[in-house]
Amino acid sequence: AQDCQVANINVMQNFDKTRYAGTWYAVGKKDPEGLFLLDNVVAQINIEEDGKMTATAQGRVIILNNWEMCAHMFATFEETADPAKFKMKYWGAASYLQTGNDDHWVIDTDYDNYAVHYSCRLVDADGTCLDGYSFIFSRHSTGLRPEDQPVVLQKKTDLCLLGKYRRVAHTGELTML
Ligand code: AZE
Repeated sequence: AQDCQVANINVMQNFDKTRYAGTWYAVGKKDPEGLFLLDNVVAQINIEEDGKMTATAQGRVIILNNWEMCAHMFATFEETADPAKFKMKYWGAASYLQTGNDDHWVIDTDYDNYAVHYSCRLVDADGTCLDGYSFIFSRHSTGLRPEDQPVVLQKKTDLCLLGKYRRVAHTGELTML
C-alpha cells in the first residue's frame, strides 16, 4: 500500500507466532512522539503453555533530564482476526517506566534473520499515521545480513517510513535478558 493508509498496510501472511518466538535485537527504529527506547534494545518473545504470546524487552532510556537507565519491560499480546496483528499491553519493571496498549504488527519476517515491526498509535483524519513507531529486528546483534537489506528497505518504503529510521547500537552495556 503506497497510499500510506494505515488500514491498507500489508502484514505478514500466515504468521506463525511459534517461529517468531526467541530473541530479537532491534537494529533499526523509527521513534514515536515522547519518551522511547534509545539503544541496546533486545526483545524476547515467548509462547506460554496456553499458547499465548508474551514478551520481555530491555533498552536504554533517558528519563527526567538525563537520568540514563535500563528499562526492563513486560508485555502480553492479545490476538486479533489477523494472526500478524496483535494488541500489546506493556509495563515496566519500575513504576516510572512507560505503560501502554499499542498495536504490534508483524509486517514481514523470515523468522530466522529479520523481522519488520510496526505500530501506529494515532491514525490521522486522512487515514495516515500521525504518531507511531517501528522496529527492524534481527536475530543477530551485529545487524541485518546483506541479503535481507533490500527486503527490509522495500518494507520501510511500503510503510511510508523510508528515511525515518535510526540505527540502534548494541554496545553490550545492558545484559538483563
Ligand atoms: C517491543 C516488543 C517487545 C515487548 C515490548 C516492546 C516495546 C517497549 C516499549 C518500551 C518503552 C519504554 C519507555 C520507558 C521510559 C515493541 C520492543 C514491551 C515501547 C519509553
